[in-house]
Amino acid sequence: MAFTQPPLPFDSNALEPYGMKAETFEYHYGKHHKAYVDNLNKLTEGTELADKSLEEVIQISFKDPSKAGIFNNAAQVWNHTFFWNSLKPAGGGAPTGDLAAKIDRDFGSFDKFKEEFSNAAATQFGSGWAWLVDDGGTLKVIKTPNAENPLAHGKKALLTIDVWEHAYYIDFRNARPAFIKNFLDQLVNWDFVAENLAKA
Ligand code: MN3
Repeated sequence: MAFTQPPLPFDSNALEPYGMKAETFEYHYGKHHKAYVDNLNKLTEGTELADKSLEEVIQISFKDPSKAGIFNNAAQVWNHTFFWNSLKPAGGGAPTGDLAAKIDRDFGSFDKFKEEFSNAAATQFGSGWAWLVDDGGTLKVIKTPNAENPLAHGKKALLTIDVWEHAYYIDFRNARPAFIKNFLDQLVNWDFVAENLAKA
């Protein structure tokens, strides 16, 4: 069974009032994300990995240096789907409930979390991702290069931001910090984060 690209969870123009143009999604979802799916299918066709879940392919290929190309494409398929779900129109602001309590417990305050997350996203040198993760019951912020993700490292992803230049160049040109601030202020889908936290 071939790997598929899930639909965007919102219309491509739904985030225009919140700083991200439809053109961003035409390229980032329609070309970059799609290319990772197409490449993954080409690289796994006729192999034992073709029938595994995407998560299994990521974990198997991460441990095998001869499968680096498969890992990069599989992880980028997963990372982008996770990123689209991390966004919503009129999102951002502060979380509530158990999630808010755990952020306060593990970072000291929501402002401290935002500072740590922004700093990780801004200082990831070159291409990569910043994440809020659940690491054995403790919430942490991590950053990963290129396609690497928490799944490869046995951590549960809760939230991500793509800081590859293609993620922000149409809307923010070279201003990665402005993209990060806009993400936190207007786009974070805290309901998605809470759902991930609640999963076993
Ligand atoms: Mn990307």
